[in-house]
Amino acid sequence: MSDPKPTYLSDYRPPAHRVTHAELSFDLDPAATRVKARLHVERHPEREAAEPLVLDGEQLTLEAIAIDGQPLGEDEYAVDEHGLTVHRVPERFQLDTEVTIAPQENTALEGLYQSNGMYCTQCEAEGFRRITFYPDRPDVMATFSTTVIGDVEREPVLLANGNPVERGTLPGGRHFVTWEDPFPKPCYLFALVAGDLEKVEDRFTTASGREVTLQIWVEEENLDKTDHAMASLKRAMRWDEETYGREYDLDLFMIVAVNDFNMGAMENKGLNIFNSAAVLTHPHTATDAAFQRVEGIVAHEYFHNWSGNRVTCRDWFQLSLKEGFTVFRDQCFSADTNSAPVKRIQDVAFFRTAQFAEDAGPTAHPVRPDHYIEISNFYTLTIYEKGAEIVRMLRNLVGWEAFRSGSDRYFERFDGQAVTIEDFVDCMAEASGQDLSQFLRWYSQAGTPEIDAHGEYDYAECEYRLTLRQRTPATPDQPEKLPLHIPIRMGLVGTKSGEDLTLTLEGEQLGRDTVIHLREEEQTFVFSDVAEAPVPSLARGFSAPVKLRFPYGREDLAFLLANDSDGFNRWDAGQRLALLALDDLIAAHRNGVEKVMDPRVVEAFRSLLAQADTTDDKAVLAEMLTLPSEAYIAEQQPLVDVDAIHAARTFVKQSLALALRDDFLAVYEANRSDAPYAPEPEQIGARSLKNVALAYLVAIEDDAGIEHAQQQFAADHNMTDVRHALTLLTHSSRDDLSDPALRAFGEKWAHDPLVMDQWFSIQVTRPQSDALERVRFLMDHPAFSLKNPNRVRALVGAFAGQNRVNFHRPDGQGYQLLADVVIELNRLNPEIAARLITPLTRWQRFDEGRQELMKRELERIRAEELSPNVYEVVEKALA
Ligand code: 0A1
Ligand code: ZN
Repeated sequence: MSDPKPTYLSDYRPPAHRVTHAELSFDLDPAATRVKARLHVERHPEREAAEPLVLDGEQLTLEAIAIDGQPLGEDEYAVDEHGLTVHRVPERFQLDTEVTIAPQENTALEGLYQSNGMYCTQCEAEGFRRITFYPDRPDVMATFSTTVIGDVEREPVLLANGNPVERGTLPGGRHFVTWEDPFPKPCYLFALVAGDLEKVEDRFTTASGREVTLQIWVEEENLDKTDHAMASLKRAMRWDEETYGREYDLDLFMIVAVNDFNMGAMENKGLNIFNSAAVLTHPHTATDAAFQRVEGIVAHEYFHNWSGNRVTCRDWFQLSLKEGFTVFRDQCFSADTNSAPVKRIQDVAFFRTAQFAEDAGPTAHPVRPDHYIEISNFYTLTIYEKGAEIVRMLRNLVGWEAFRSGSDRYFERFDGQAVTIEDFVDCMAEASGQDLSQFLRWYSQAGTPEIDAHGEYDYAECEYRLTLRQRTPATPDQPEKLPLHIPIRMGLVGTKSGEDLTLTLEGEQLGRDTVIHLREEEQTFVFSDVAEAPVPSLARGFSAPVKLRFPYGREDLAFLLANDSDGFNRWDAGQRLALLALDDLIAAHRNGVEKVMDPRVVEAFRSLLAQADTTDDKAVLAEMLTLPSEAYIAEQQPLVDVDAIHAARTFVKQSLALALRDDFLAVYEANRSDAPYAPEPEQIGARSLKNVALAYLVAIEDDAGIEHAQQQFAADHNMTDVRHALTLLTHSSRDDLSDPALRAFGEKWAHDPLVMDQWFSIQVTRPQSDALERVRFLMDHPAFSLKNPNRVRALVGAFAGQNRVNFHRPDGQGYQLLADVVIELNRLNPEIAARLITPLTRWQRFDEGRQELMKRELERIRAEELSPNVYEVVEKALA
């Protein structure tokens, strides 16, 4: 199976042959689907006449082949495990092939496969080669005409990209539909769906008056779970018109919900295919977070219609061209529709935990990698989220107006083309007149830049001198790093006034909030006319994806938490303050010394709680009252001690709860509501504030808290509240609280896989020492299947990724369990197997004993016959 040859960006060459039009026909059958393809092919004008035609193809059985109607003799072509070569072809011709494939045996979920009996496809990045012989690369763009033939009873619905142009019945209980997509597209955007589906339909009128039919296709029992996705879609369509001037371009836009899907969703032209978890919602089955995630993903896929489909990537090294830009677009959309500060806080909290860890580990890679073995391993936080941070920096560097005009230029100039990251950045440089050449290094240099900052206030001169020094640590293949252009948004907060001071830099007045540009390894910025001693507020809004260290004292942080005009940095000051306290407690735990709670943290929380009645953004307050996660705390430690981190964090939570018990209780009680559920910012804010308070109360097993949790569970008002209460009960040390609630929930929702996923996750993330045994036990549960990625993520992924104390059990059983599952999945679904290994790849961060145990499991995996996906990750992890 393993074929470890890397592909290099520097080897890129335009295709020797282009396909201008593809006519496909699928005669569906679970064991032997016949795929006929007629490709209209022409040679690239600059390529030699003697060049053979080379097409990609994997796991295909070739039944027939002809050029311009003439069947080829056996010596005229060759087929191997990677594809088809026709030795001599004319300059322009039609190639006809017929192949058979077996969708029912496809457990990798790439190409054409079956999910719950329905047929569906996943072609990004290189799945189309499992459907037919084709130049499977994004810079070959063709128009497609697709005929789908299925059984009238089993597959009443037959869908593909574009518009339906013909349908009819055939002998033997079969029928067909032909679809035409007028927009040239790369084959990774091809899609086909067939099955017994029902639809919900709506309409949208575009800004220029085009009438678009919107359809969401689901299994019948899910018809009541589509409202939110449909409303989100319409909001996203309007937003893209208003914000980017982008309209939808076909008469029909379809979304299909599929149970077995490797990722969140896929932007196939006119026919988006979604993981059911990323589209279905109902107040009784989905939490607020799930509602928000669905809104974001629906928008993300829709936005790809321009950033990805109309203008696509030249090659897969440019993946962040479409993903970074589209994530940035969906983040801004969600910020506009919900609480903007909370959206930013949540995105950054996740980014600093997960992307920073990726950037510091053995699989670190640049936002534009220069080589890969298996491209599906590169759908990473670096490509997506760091890519989005780079686009955000660009927007902030050039300003919104130039950014928008650069975006217009980009879409106009490159419509219908497959382009590069430079093409995008060039448009921004042209629109703004700025030199972005140093900025481009962000795309080629891996690793998280670290900035050490310090400042001095000169009372006599009324000057504040801020010195910033940047350094990017070495990453695999990149020992040396160059200085980056890093925009730092900042203010100086006067310690007397509590207000942002006017900033004067080298004689220039810059207002009270400005961006300074760090371009050298070290730079000192001298602010003059600083009337009082300030505390600097740096990298406001997380203005660059860096680790910024400043020697803040705890008083400084408490001061910023109370006074910073930037909401994001107020939150961050609170996190930094908590981290300082946690550091002491982690040390105390390790040294066996009694733990003492820092009163400054208690006082900071007391003042936060006092704002609960008056704040106009309860969701932000809820974030401020949330301690940094164990994973984020671990990120700050030189060597991760999972038990000390867990003990310290639990101690802080319990100390805060003991000291502020009445305040938490009051906040909980003031924020309950019987109003009918709506996934709207105000309700969501109140729910999150209430639920944060409840978590503190249950952490000390407060009687009133436990009773509230039980009532909240029993009241069954909405899934946000039910799930939160169930989690608190299950994660408490009291089995008398957790067992009955888990049983009731499991019985009630046995029929709903997406709810059972939540039931799995809640149990296997409990800190109690039986979590690992529960994972093993639940893997035999009838609702569990290794073949379904959502189940695997909910059970095994949640355990390994979120239950730090139990996954890292000193006896190594957590690692063993994960390796067992990876080994099995390596055969079934290599893409999911490769992703699941991630926690094991971080072995360098732990003590020697654990390092050995983790490496032993990686080596056990390496001894198997591996898919390229798993091979690449394991090799990097052990390199
Ligand atoms: N382009 C999709 C992500 C995606 C990538 C690969 C997939 O299957 C292997 C599926 C989806 C997006 O960004 O949403
Ligand atoms: Zn995407």
